[in-house]
Order: sequence, then structure tokens, then C-alpha cells
Amino acid sequence: MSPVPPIPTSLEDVRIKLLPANGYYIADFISLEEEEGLLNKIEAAPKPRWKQLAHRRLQTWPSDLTRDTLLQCLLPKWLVEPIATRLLACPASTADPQSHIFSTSPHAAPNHVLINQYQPGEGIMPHKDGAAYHPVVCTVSLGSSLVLDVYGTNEDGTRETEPRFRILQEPRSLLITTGELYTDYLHGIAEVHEDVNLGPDTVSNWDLLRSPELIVDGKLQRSTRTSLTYRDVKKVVKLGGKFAIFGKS
Ligand SMILES: O=C(O)CCC(=O)C(=O)O
Repeated sequence: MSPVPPIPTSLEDVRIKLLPANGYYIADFISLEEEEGLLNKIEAAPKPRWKQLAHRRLQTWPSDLTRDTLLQCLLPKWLVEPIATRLLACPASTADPQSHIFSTSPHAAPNHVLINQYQPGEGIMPHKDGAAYHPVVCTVSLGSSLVLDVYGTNEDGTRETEPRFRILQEPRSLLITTGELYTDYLHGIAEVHEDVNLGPDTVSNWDLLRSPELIVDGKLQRSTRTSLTYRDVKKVVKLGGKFAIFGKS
């Protein structure tokens, strides 16, 4: 069994220094066994859980938002343990070891998870995540590496054509984007079979990667990549009294 990776002393130790405020990257956030367990749970979900989109497929937990609002419902245990628990155990700063990345979010914890699955050649158009969520996104990657492109905007409000930053996400890694990086920049995944031109000058988190040696001639072939994005939806409504919904494992 591979050991459960240690949590960094503080997110300050894993900040991606080349990015605007703020991005963090932990190369080894979950173990190989935890990755396999999560992939098994995701595959075991009932078929209607998957929404087939044009260039990826998607599961939404605990449910879709309606007018930016979540119907209160607990996340299933397999989405809480190990990822959410570990997110909350990771100190945001050494000065305040009790603080974590969701300390100042409305529910002080993530309450929503999107699971995106991409085959090689698939991706997601550059976009912003919008105002429904507190501006923190925690993404755990499973199965394959790929590059997340980060775009700025021109003065007229249109998107810049070339990515301003590129973040390489390895399997079992955690990427956190927050602050200005969340509100002012767009992110997307190119629809390619292979990420190219990868190196210390083009990849913002190069110094934090687990296995840069796997990149040969600046290239990395993609295989099936599954991501789990944890967020805190700001508006939550209760379906009160005896109709309350409880989470299932
Ligand atoms: O799969 C990813 O890493 C990105 C997903 C994404 O952009 C989103 O859910 O808004």
C-alpha cells in the first residue's frame, strides 16, 4: 500500500509564485489507493448521474444548481473522505494553523462537487466559474496529467487569444485557485491528445511538479483524465421539516 501523503505545513509552502493571487499546487494530495477508490466510486455511479456533453462528461454532486442555488443535501461520504476532510486540515498560513482555504467561505466547507471526465482530445472552453460560488475552487485530478490554460482579458473585455499562464495538473494532485485568479481570469482545457511545449519557462507550477522527468521533449500524452472540483455554493435552501434530505454513503 502506498502511504497517505503528508499535508503541507501551510498552503504558503505550495503557492504557485508565478501566478496572480492566488494559486496553490500539491503534487501528492491523495495516494494511489485513494485515487483508485475514487475512480471506482465514480464508475459505479448510476448511469443517469452522467451528463454527456459535447466534449466531456459530467457528474454533479449532490445536485445541479437552480438559479445559482443549491438544495441543501450532504455530499456522499466518499466525496468527503478523504478529499474534503484533507482540504480542511490543510492550514492556510503558519501564523494561524486553524485556518484553511474555506475558513472565510459562507459554510466554511465545500458543499458541491463537479466531476468532469475527459478523453484524449476533449477539453473545456475558457470560462469563469461565476458568482454562484465563493471564489475558491479545489481541483483533484485522477488518471492523467493535462494542462489548464489561464487567460487574461483585453481592455475591451474580450478574452486574450493565448493563455497567459499554463498549469500542469498531475494525477493525484490538488490545484486551488482563488482571489483574483478566480475573479479576473478565465480557465480552459485545450482539446488536444498531447500537451506540448512544456518546460520551466512555460509551466507556472514547474517547480512544484512531482514528476517533471516524465515530460520528454516538452510533450506529455493524455489518457482519460477525471477531475473533482470542490466549491462552496453561496445560496443554499432547505427543504424543511420531515422532507429533509440526508446524505447516503
Ligand atoms: O476539469 C477541470 O480541471 C476544470 C473544470 C472546470 O473548468 C470547471 O468545472 O469549471
